[in-house]
Amino acid sequence: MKKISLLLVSALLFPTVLPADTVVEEIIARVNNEIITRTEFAHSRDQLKQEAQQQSPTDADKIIAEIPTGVSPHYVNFFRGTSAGMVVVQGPGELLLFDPATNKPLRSIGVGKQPNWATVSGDGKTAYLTNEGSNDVTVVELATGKTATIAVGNAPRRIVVQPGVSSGAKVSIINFAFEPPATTIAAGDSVIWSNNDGAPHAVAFKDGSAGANSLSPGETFSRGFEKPGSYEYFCAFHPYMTGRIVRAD
Ligand SMILES: [Cu+2]
Repeated sequence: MKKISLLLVSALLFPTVLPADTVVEEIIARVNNEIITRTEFAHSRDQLKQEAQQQSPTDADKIIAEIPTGVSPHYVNFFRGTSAGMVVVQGPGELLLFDPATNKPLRSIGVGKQPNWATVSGDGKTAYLTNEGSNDVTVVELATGKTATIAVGNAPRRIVVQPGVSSGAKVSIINFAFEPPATTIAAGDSVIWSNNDGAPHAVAFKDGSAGANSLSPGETFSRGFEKPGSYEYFCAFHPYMTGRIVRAD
């Protein structure tokens, strides 16, 4: 993940016409796939230009593409699990989806007033936008553009989605055993192991995938499972302690 530099190009190009209160912000691009590892996105609240800009990864002053948006694009990102880039456009109150391969707009979805920030669900299917002007959160089904609204307090700005842990996806380590020894989960579920014992334990997967080398009493470890299957694990310190996670979908 690279921190990108402030986008000052607009200010340099239009030194005399920018309003005094123009805000140039920086964002940190989320590096999740090939397209984004080769490029970085920057944006500006420059109300004159009305576009999201894509910067060169090697030269912060070189703009690769400009994506037309409505007035006052505020936030841009390309989230894990999604096929389209997203721009939150404050003026018209829209979520603009664009194709990150071609930098062409795909569709605009009306949201609330003065949208500020966006995030997506862990499966990449749902976007959530805060609407600072209408005091609500818009939930967008990205495949269809269908929206729903959740009323919240005054002027919401930032929003994050915390990975959820479904019921039944908890494993307690207690009395030198994994309890329950077998757990069935669905797509998108994480499993959290909690060491509720008096000794350190570990979570080691037979397939060599991510585990916990050592969990002290009171510590937790969680992970998800990208593919359906049966995942056998054991405690590296006490190999007779075994367990299994089954992703059944
Ligand atoms: Cu152990």
